Amino acid sequence: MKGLVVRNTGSWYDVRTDDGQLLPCKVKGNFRLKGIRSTNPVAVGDWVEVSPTGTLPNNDAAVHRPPSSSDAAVHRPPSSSDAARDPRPLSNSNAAVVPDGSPSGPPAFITNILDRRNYIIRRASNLSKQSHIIAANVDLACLVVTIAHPETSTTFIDRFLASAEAYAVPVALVFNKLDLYDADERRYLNAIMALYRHLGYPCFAVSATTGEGITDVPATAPMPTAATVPDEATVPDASASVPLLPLLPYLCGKTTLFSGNSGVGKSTLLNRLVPEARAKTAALSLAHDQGQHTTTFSEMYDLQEGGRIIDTPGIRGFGTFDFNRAEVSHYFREIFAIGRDCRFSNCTHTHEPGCAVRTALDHHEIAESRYRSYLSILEDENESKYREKF
Ligand SMILES: Nc1nc2c(ncn2[C@@H]2O[C@H](COP(=O)(O)OP(=O)(O)O)[C@@H](O)[C@H]2O)c(=O)[nH]1
Ligand SMILES: [Mg+2]
Ligand SMILES: [Zn+2]
Repeated sequence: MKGLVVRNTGSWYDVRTDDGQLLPCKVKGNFRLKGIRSTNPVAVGDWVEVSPTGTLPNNDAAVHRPPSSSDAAVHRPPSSSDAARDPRPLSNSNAAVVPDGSPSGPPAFITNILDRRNYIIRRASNLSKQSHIIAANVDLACLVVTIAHPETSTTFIDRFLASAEAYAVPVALVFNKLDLYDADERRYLNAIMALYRHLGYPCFAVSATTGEGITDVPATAPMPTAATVPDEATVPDASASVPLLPLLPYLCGKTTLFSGNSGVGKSTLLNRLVPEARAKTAALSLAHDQGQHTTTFSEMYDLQEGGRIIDTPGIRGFGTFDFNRAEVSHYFREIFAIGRDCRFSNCTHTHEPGCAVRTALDHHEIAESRYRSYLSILEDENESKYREKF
């Protein structure tokens, strides 16, 4: 039987099978990625083959699923048949259920992972050699950021974008908390959105609290003047004058990973996009109170309008991979493009004569904030012993 992994807590995976059942599974077999030591062989977003008739090894018999997983049936798309409403999988339907709702019968097993289109991985912890696969088969990574309350640094944004370039995962920037910004912050918001839109990254301005910008076009703020543009970069007005679009229609039909610093409003936004998620978030905090182990937790939600959102509480970014010094500029679109004109093909754009990138910087054709972010990643290389990518 084939299915989609929609939730991962520790060594348990919830798989939504082709027939709409939600099956709690463990992993059987060795699915190591080549050359990577991963804490989780299977990830949310993976298409897998499951064997519902698997038997549980004795030493695992005492493992129960966390209580919050008992309401996992909310994953169902609204069109699911009545039969699918039973949160417990058919194969386990006669298994004993312990008082916390955990199935105690033999679990199903994931026996094969179908080819991944892509996957997003991060180091399990700083300085760790192990990696954690955050999600697989992602169409879009949404980086939720805020201009203030709290401020997301441009370095953080640029590092995220560079990692996404390296993984070839498209990124959209979602500027949240639009309702909180004063006139100055709005001007800064417009300038920074103009910068990233010019680089080709779709930008959205929303308020998860009021709903502005989610299904409707956000109220337009005044365009920036040169004086308000961050870091003196000349922001081309052609891309800036394209009207902003609402977020939700853009997410329809895509599998989107949500990322961003804590406090920027990811959960609030998720709850607005997927009303079903509200109950889940509450269940999760309950699980936290009970000391549940939720560090390797990812979950996929269905958008009613079509498409899916992968939420990764506790993971604020991705990209803890080793940038090769010579490659860093490949992941900054404009630096890569302009760098083709440097005198030396292996120019690092730091000190070399005939560097087209530094000339462009002098002429304000590259934003200083972008160049600073580029340098900060190069510096990581120099002190790789204490590297912390995000
Ligand atoms: N004013 C305002 N507050 C927001 C908005 N989005 C989130 N918040 C608040 O910001 C805080 C952090 O939100 P949360 O969703 O928990 O952020 P997360 O850590 O990224 O999941 C909460 O107090 C939210 O109520 C917004 O658009 N406007
Ligand atoms: Mg949150
Ligand atoms: Zn150069």
